[in-house]
Formats: sequence, structure tokens, C-alpha cells
Amino acid sequence: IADCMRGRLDVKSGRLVLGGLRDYMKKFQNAHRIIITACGTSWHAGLVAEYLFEEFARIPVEVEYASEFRYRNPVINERDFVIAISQSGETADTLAAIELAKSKGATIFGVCNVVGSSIARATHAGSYTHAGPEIGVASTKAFTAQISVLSMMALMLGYQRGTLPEGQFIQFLHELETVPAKVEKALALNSQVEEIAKQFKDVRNFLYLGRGYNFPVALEGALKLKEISYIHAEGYPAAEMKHGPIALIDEEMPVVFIATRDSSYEKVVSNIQEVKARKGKIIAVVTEGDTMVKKMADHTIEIPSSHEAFVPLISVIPLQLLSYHIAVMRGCNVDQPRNLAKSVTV
Ligand code: F1P
Repeated sequence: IADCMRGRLDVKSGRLVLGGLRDYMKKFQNAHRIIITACGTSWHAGLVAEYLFEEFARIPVEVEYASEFRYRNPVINERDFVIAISQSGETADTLAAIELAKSKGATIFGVCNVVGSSIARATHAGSYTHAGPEIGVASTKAFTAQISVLSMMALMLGYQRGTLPEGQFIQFLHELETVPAKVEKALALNSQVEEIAKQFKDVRNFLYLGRGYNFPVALEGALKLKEISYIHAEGYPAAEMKHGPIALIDEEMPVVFIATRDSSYEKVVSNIQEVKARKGKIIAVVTEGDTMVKKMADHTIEIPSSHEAFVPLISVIPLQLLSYHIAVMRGCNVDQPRNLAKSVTV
């Protein structure tokens, strides 16, 4: 992550030194719409980017599963700026979505990890995440690296379009620079998360809930658990709970809340109360120093405070660790989960 963040922004000249973005900055700035397309974990990173781009740059964003986008008949034209995100750079659905958008005249920008990969070659320009190879099949550090790059792109776009004043732009860059140290602190929670994992290794279902920037993190937490421990898990926006999943909650159901101190905190607290009233088991990821959620949750995991836009970079870490420990305790091969391929090329 530090590699992705350090030394890539030339603030004075207002240029982002991220791959080929410089040459496509005008198209990016003047785009009528940003379409983000990806699969799996990369799609979740795209959802975080939707919040970032709309908040900082005020351009409408759509996030499309490449596996759907490629087969439907989407309205797309030369005023669209398409961002394709992929760890492997080889995912067949994402490649096909790129080809479709290209044939309609859109500009395609890749956020890939693997230099010279098929997706990197098929796009007009791109930024490499340089996260190093994912040792296992399930994407983890690729997710944080993708969000790091997309955060910088969103800040730059907002600055260039004038929707993010220079003072705030600089302030956000400084905030981003503090993230690697906070990620280190989150990683140091490893043994605490391992203890929590011991109590949940035999359950059959999990629910993950978050709001705002933490909603995609809830989806990603659930996906990681499914992928590597084969436990059924669902991620939902916390506010959607009352529209269905609340029926599932009883003393057998662990619910992971991402309840950091941000603009949706109070609302998440009331969602936690609703789960508590139905005797659900609550594991909450909270901001350091939290007291309110601590009183209600069965387990709390405290992460360093950050601006809400950058919280996913930190809040996803304990969820990745939780999946990892549960999977190891269940005797699963975390690097080579059954039925999963590192690059889904068909
Ligand atoms: C997408 C993806 C991964 C997932 C698994 C299967 O890959 O769905 O998110 O963890 O490895 O593929 P990519 O396009 O990001 O390489």
C-alpha cells in the first residue's frame, strides 16, 4: 500500500503520475459518466470507488459486474469513461466487457496488478497497482491496492474538476499518507482476531453489515469467508437488514458489523440494537476508543481512526484475518480453495 501511495502525486503541477492517466486526464475530467466494471473482490473495490468518485468529483458512476455487462445491451458511448479493475488482468468476463465498451467508442482505463496482462493490453491506458503477486487465489492485498489507486484517482479528478478545493485535496493526500501505518496497526490485531475466530469456526452462517463506505467492505468480508472457509455468508447494507435478512437473526447467527465512527455511525448503532434485541451474536469493527458499540457487542475489534473515505483500506483487514483464521481452524487450504481459480479465464 505504501508503494502505491508514496511519490506518485506531483501536487504542484497537479499531475497524477499513475500510469497513463496523464494522457487521458481531459477525457476523464469531461466524461459524462464513469462506468466501473469488474468481478468478485475487484467489483467490491469498484463499489468503494463509486462513493469516492461521486463524493470528490461529482461525476455519476455505475458499477457493473462484467459478467452481466458483457451479455446485456448497455447504453454506452464515447462520452463514457470505463474503468476495468482486475487483480490477475486475465478475467475473461472483464476482458469481454472491455471489448464491448471499446466497440462503442468509450475510453477504457485499467487498474490491474499484473504488468503486461491481457486486460492491461486491451485497455487504452491504465495504472498498475504493483501489489506483488497474490500468493493465494483469494484476492486480499489486491483489494487494498486497488482502493489506494482509485482513491488517488478520485482525489485527482475532484481537484482537476474544481469540485475538491486545493486545500482539501492536500489535506486528503496527507490523510492518505497516514493509512499505511494504520494498516500496520490493524494487522497487529491478528492474535485478538484469532481468539474471536475460535468461537465461530463451527457456525454455518454469517451476516456482514455496514453502511456508506463500509457497505462494500461488508460484501468483501462475506466473500472472503465464503471463498476460503466455505461458510455461507451474506453481506448487506445495514439499512437493508429490515427488508429481509432480519428474519434470519437468532442466537445462532453471528453478525459482523463495521461500525466505525463516521457519518452513519448513529444509524449503525441502531441496527446493532435491532440485532441485539433478537439475540444475534455481534462482532463489531469499531474506531479506537469507541464506547457505545463496545457495550452492546459480544466482541469488538478496534481500528485506528481515519476519514471515512479511507476507512475501507483499514476496516477490511480484520475481516480478512477473521476469514483466514476460521479457514485454518476448519482445516481448509486458504491458498488453494476448492473450486476457485486464480484467473477465471472462461
Ligand atoms: C476476480 C476474482 C477474484 C476472486 C477469485 C476469482 O479476479 O473474482 O476477486 O478472489 O480469485 O476471481 P480479478 O479479475 O480481480 O483477477
